[in-house]
Amino acid sequence: MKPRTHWDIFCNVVDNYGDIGVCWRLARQLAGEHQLTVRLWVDDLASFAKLAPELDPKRASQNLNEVEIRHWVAPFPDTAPAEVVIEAFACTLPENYIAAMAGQSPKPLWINLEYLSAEPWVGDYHGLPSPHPSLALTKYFFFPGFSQHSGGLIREAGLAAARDAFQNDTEAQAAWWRGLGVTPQPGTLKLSLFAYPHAPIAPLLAAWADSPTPILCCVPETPLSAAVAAALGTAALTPGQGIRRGNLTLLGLPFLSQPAYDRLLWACDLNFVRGEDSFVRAQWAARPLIWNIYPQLDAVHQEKLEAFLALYCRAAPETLALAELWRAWNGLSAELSNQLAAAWPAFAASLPALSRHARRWAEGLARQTDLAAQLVKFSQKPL
Ligand code: TRH
Repeated sequence: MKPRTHWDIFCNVVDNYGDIGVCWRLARQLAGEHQLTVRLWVDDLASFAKLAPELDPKRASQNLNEVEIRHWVAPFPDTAPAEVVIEAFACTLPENYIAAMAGQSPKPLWINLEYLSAEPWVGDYHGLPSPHPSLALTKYFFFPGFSQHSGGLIREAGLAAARDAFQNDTEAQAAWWRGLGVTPQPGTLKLSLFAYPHAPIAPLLAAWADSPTPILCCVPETPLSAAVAAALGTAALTPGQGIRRGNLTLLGLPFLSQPAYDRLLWACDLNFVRGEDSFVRAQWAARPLIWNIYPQLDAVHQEKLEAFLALYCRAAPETLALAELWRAWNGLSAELSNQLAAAWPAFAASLPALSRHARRWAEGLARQTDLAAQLVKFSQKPL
């Protein structure tokens, strides 16, 4: 079969940065590594520009990293569909675009890229077709995930090599920290902090201030910065600002570009992450992580969190303290949330073992075929 080389990705920025974070990584990888012609339609260029500062949010059309970026506006202009159409996270394609797809021969391959979940049912649904109710079109469900029965995870070629080169290069790391305006003293525990503003930060800040080990906590600017400042009783935590409390130094950072954020994850000993994309990137950093899951109605997120923990902690007794801290951090146990500060010293003591575990986990995951490669393989199958 002739390869399908023209791809359209549609991204609706619901809230936050995860939708565009995932779509942008995928678009870059499909274009850069698989030599595909990729058009990325995004309805909120201002959010996009936060992760990719080279982007001009005022331009309706532009090229960046070999990807054609188009502002997705309503009404949607009449457009010839690509051969592969990725509808990210069930974002609902424009009606006239769907009608144009139905008019094509052969029909485009229509893929709904789903949210990431470690739940076991993912493997049963991954790749399933769903015929359109009225048009001669079929949509296929593509589930990222952690098992070989899923669509895998976004992982660029060379990611592990670039990470290892950086993590093994003391001078490169020192230069990176100097670029942020700090020189962490040897033995400092370096943290990055990205979470939803409702996360129970106050008890952890108290525990870190009392820590026998010096702690440097880097906080990229998001609504959490205000929550941190409030917990410290100060007006704000702004980019470039440093605040001392006991043995804790908080460092406000600007919201970083995606590559710079990756580097921050590689440089820190422990990363607090959230949602979907930073959660995956922290796993690729091969360092311990604490996940603030995106909250959903009816506590659906609780099952998602437990499903991931079941995989991550399997046969790894050193992860017990981590699982408890994750539940507390996500408010899934009121009792534990009240004990966050008390739980910190035991967790901190298990960090060396957790670091070894995080590396083994990343190496295991890297044996899966990555998501972009799986999508390309899927697109090569005859329909
Ligand atoms: O922003 P998020 O909370 O996104 C969420 C999730 O994707 C969630 O599943 C989805 O339902 C919801 O959006 C609508 O967290 P996430 O997924 O980690 O995305 C953040 C992105 O921002 C990620 O690509 C990393 C990037 N980032 C930077 O580029 N620079 C930064 O300084 C920071 C803190 C993040």
